Amino acid sequence: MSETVMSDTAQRQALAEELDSFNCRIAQPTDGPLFTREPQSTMQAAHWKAADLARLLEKIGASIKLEAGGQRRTLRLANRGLPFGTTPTLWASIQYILPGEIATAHRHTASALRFIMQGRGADTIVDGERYEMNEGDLVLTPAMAWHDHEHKGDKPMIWLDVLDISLVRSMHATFFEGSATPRQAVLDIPDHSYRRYGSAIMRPLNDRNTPELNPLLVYPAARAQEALRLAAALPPDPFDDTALEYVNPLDGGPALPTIGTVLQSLRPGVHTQAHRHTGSVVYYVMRGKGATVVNGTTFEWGAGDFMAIPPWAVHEHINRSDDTPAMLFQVNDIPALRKLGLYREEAVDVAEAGRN
Ligand code: GTQ
Ligand code: FE2
Repeated sequence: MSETVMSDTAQRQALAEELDSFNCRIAQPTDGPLFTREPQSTMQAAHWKAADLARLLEKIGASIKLEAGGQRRTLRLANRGLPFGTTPTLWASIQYILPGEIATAHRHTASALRFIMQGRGADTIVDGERYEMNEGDLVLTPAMAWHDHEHKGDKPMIWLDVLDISLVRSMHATFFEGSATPRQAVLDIPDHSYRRYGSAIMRPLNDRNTPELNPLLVYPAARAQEALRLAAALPPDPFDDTALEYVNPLDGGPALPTIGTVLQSLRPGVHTQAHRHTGSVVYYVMRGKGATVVNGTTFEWGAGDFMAIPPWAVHEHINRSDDTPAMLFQVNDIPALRKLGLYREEAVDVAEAGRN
């Protein structure tokens, strides 16, 4: 028996060199398995604390200059289990911009979003539309949209950037173009897309836009939070409590084709049911105090913290307060997985799983 295996092994190795010269190969005994029964992510669950991030941001603000050419000053949320990026598909960074600074115009195939964490007085121009950025606003930078930012306020400003850089890289579809002019010209109606679609319940009569490209570039905090407040009276979701996805107003699909964005609230004292799903998630805690258990590790979080949840990791959320709801902003790659037919989810009985 073992002789047969040995000779097969020897023959496979002997063939390897010849096959290689024709750009072919056969499986070798040293290869890992072709498939695993379920996802085995190298990404590690991670938690960043607000106080640490604040200190580090101040440090990079004091020691790193913005240079000509449109560099951004960002603190990247890294993962020890990945060669780069925050999750297998997403890059999450915290952008720190000082009064008077301009992050000059460029565009890229990676889709991007900004979620404003702190400060006021900065604006962004996206494909000729200019928006002031205020706390809790979501601004989109769809693939190949020109974008630049300028801070006209008097205190540092901080926002979250999330891009699907690792997804675009894995498909070898990276394009990047810088602009000769630092800032774009602004259209006659600078908030054009918001005036057309911002209500999300009405749209202009005889509108010719089709849903393939979400035309709406900004989702103001007040409108999103009002929607969440209304939804909080509905029966909760067992896994996410109250969670609303930012949508393309033309078809109700995700705001960006590859990236999911979600505003979520956890009722006082709630402890959600555990589940797992394909796709990775980055959480930003806007307010409240609670915990998230990821594959048995408990992250105790407060306002300003970030967390990253690997694909197929079992997770559940707890609001530690008895009287105050918690609010979280969530970014995921689930729209990309759905489009590729790769989205799967299941509830997990944690007590049952623990016994096995
Ligand atoms: O502001 O355009 O954090 O292009 C990473 C890449 C921000 C941006 C990031 C970018 C930007
Ligand atoms: Fe960019």
